[in-house]
Amino acid sequence: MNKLVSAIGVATIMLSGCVTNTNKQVGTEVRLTATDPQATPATVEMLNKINKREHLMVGHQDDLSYGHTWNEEAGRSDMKEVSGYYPDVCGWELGGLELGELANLDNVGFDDMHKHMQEVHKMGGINTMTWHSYNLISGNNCWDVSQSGVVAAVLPEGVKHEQYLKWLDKFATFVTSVKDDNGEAIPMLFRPYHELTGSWFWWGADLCTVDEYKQLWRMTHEYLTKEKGVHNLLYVYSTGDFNDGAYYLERYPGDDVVDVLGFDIYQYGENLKDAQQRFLNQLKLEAEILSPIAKEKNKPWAVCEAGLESCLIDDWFTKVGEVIIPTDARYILFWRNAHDQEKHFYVPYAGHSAAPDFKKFVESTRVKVQ
Ligand code: BMA
Repeated sequence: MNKLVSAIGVATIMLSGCVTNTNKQVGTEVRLTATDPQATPATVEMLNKINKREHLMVGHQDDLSYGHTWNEEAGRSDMKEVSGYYPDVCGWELGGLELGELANLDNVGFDDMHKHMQEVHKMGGINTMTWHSYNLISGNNCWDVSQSGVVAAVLPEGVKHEQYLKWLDKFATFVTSVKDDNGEAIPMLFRPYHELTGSWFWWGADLCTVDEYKQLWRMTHEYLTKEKGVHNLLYVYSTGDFNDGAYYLERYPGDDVVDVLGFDIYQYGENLKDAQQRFLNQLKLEAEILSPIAKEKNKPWAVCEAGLESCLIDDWFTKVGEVIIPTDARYILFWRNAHDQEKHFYVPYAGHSAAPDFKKFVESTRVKVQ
């Protein structure tokens, strides 16, 4: 444990028992309030459900929409076929919506997504969204980082501000259109501008200043909640890798605009066993840094994206479980199983050699730990 982590640990002990002004103490339970003061009751309920942590929830990106070698087949789910459980958390990607496309950048039709979001909600699951919106200066996708200045351009003084607000209008229309049987907008997690500590998206660390990043976030929160009447979202701040709390928080836009904390983390590298050890060490380190920060802020935290492409190690999931289940992480979401790219999958499909381990991992998450 490094010095900063122990310092945060001490601060946490000193602060334990305190609650932020907006959260309410009900009996012994702290009821969290959402950062959107007008968040719907169902949205506040979802925040508290996440915060309660009956067990570590397991998520999968696009799970109901497609899987390894299949696409849009009713009732199917690679996670269910291997583990017996549909995901607790289902991830969705909105990139392309802003251009008026009928399908997102991975070819998931927005109508299908809309229907699946309702299915997830009906099953008691949680929907979470990313939005890899296009680069408004070049017109290329969000991975075009050939020029900085996109963030500056979409901020209030910027040349692309009005156009960006139109994109946010489209986003608002979609997310408020997904309703439950009573006609209420379904609560969802929204994880904008993620992996901000890296520099592979137009909002990445080298592409904007700390202040611009914070302004972008705050503008988005404010516009959606105050101008567009979007009250069914919880906002998730999720970085890429970090090695200390100061770096994690450097671009943090504020307690009043973030509901859930998290990070995205992947295993990379050629020598699989070494890479696995590095990954597990990093996962442990990031959990040890973030857990006390989240506790001090009275906010739940999660591993918002994780994975090893192609599930190359047969005991990978139980090893991840050994690190993450004993922590107070609320969920871990594994990345997508593309139907049209043979090697692009992060949860084993039926018959894959890592399938028994994944099942064992998911079953072990059902055991109540705290
Ligand atoms: C990446 C890959 C891409 C995909 C993108 C957005 O990690 O899965 O194929 O387009 O996420 O979902």
